[in-house]
Amino acid sequence: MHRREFFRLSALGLPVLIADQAYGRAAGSSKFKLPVVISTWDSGLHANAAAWPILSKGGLAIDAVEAAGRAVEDEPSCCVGLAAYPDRDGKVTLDSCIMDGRGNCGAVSFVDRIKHPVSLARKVMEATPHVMLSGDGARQFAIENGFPLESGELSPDAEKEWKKWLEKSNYKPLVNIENMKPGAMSQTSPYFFDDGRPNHDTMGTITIDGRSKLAGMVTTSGMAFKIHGRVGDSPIIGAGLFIDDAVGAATSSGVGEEVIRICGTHTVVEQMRLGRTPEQACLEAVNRIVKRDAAKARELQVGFVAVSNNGEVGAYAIQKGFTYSVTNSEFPTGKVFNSRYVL
Ligand code: SD4
Repeated sequence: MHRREFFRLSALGLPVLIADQAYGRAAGSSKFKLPVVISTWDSGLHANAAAWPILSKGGLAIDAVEAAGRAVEDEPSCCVGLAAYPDRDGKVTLDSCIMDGRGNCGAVSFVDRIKHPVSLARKVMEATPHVMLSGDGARQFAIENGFPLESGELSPDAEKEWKKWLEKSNYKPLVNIENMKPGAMSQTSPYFFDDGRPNHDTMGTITIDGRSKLAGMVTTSGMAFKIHGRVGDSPIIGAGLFIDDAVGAATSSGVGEEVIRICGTHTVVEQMRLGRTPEQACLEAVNRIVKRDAAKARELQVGFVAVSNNGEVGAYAIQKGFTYSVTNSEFPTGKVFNSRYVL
């Protein structure tokens, strides 16, 4: 932290926690030309590829992030969409939210048999006075609004992995399952499918369009083999996603319970509002999780990625291995960056 920043925060009477000195490495975020789209993990390149044609032609941030979410919901994977892994009862339930930089937001949680929860979240945002619909009510709202009701059957991959999991029924989220390379198989899910496609995880996408307006979305099936009814951070505004045009945007991935406990992405955006860079702000949020229970943090992964409203991007994670993908005119096919980490 610069001396000037230290004094500015002190003068405001705010506790000045120099998080980088507590745990981390030197901070430094990178600035990207606008418009820009950023997604969690290497597989964020796929999401960005769906958003970029909209952004590059002058389209709206909110349309770009919805397209990103729909694209990953269409791809079979362990962790997004109806082909994803089920809960311990063998049911796939999906969580999603969408938000713009003016506080408009919508979310769905614990919804089944709907292929595009991100579009359903957008419908909640645009057509109801509410922010979140859940479970049967979300499904009913979807049907009333013309969303097709899908079969609810497990995909062959999901069925195979669920049956394998049932042999031990041991719920243990794995660190960086999202980016593991072929050959490194887990007990609970393959990192790559047999044909080589990456088995990607929860997708969080944040973007700034050509008018400097921000938007973001998250879509997921949540943690594989969770208790039926469990909802993670992904559909919760201020946990999995938070955006303010006046400041910037943040999204998270990893063990959602830990993110919810600290209102993760709201914390990140508020830290940026106080003058921290996106990377410093993400570090502050990560450090709150680590400081609360360092032994537990060693066993799990949470990563935050953030963008300030002028295109500065930064990330921090608990552990090594969190990545994020950036696409803009300098990187039209996208570029993957490694996040810094504290442990
Ligand atoms: C959840 N945060 O449901 C999600 C899972 C996730 O990468 O992000 N995995 O808790």
